[in-house]
Amino acid sequence: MNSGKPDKIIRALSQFRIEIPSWGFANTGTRFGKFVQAAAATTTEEKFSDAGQVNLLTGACPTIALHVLWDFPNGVQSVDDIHKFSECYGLRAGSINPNLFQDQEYKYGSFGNPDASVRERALQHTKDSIQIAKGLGSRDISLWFADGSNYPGTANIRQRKRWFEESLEAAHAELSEGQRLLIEYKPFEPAFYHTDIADWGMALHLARYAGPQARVLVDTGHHYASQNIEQIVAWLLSEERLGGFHFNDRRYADDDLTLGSIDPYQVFRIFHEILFYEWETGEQTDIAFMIDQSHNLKGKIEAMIQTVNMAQELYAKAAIVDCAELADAQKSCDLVRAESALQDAFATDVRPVIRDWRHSKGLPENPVEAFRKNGYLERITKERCAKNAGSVSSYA
Ligand code: RM4
Ligand code: MN
Ligand code: MN
Repeated sequence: MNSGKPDKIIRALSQFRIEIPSWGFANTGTRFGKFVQAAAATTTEEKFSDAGQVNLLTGACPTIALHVLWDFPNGVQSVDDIHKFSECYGLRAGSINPNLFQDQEYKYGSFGNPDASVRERALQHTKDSIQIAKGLGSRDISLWFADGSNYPGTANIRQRKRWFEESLEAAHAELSEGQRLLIEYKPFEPAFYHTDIADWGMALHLARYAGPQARVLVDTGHHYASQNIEQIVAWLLSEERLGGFHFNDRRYADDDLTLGSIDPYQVFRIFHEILFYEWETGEQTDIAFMIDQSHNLKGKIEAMIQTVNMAQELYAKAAIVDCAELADAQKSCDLVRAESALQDAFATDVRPVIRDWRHSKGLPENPVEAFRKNGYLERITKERCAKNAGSVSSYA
């Protein structure tokens, strides 16, 4: 490895943070049923405890994303509990995710529902979520909508767009200075004909409509196969509306597989676009890196640590792209030299430097192995297995 590269990697690792989702530690499955794991978290406190393990072993995950319906059973009243868990497990509350898809009222949509009282309820829930975020000192409110329709002709698409504009604008008005609304898009599922916020262009339009503190959230699993995600990232950076990511990998649809398990070069290219932007503009970006994965078959904590490892590796690789060389090659249309600038960095084995960095921070050099040996999994398996055994896995 050239001199200078290890320093770049160390600098990159020292600033790299990635948020883990509370829901990633609970039992999940597919639409055919839930798979129950004996060690899965069954309460919000257990989710904090598990996320605390990931942070303890990686040193890169000081915040936990929370889902309002699942983690705040008493709404704003639950904020005190979350403060206690934060203190106890050494994690701060990260993004707050309103839940606008699970209640029966949302069968035909939330902000896009033709019934004004349902739209009002959804807006109120979003406002409450913003209050929760304020109470916790959380900056980001992440909005994902299941809204859409299953059959042609059944929804007034233009009208629903206007309702979304109105509600998002009203939600934005509740933000305090520094808070942000992150708007997520998804092309299909659960709706299979049209989704109200189907792609990044629609999310960008709505973010602009909502106000200056709204941004687009890119969930890497929410694209059609072969879509060029790093181009979307580059455009959103250029428009100064890239708010954050939900990282996961996919092969077919919104598979929520472990980051980089299918296509690590894709994630590398996303990180590269961000770091290239920073190099070119001299500006430090402020983008929330978050994980949104559902590990149905892998052990949940282990899979989360594996994800953080992979994210660190790919970010470190992107940090050693020779940007000056790349810019020069692009300018002279030297295609092979430009492409090689990416390929050389991607092919570099950054793991020895990452191990050194961990060592210098008092972190285990191999966090997955350390987790397997530290006894935490055995302990929680014993504590939780009876509760999980009683968990319902069938839909019928
Ligand atoms: C969606 C989307 C959201 C997540 C829900 C549970 O597909 O990715 O971010 O909150 O799933
Ligand atoms: Mn997501
Ligand atoms: Mn998703």
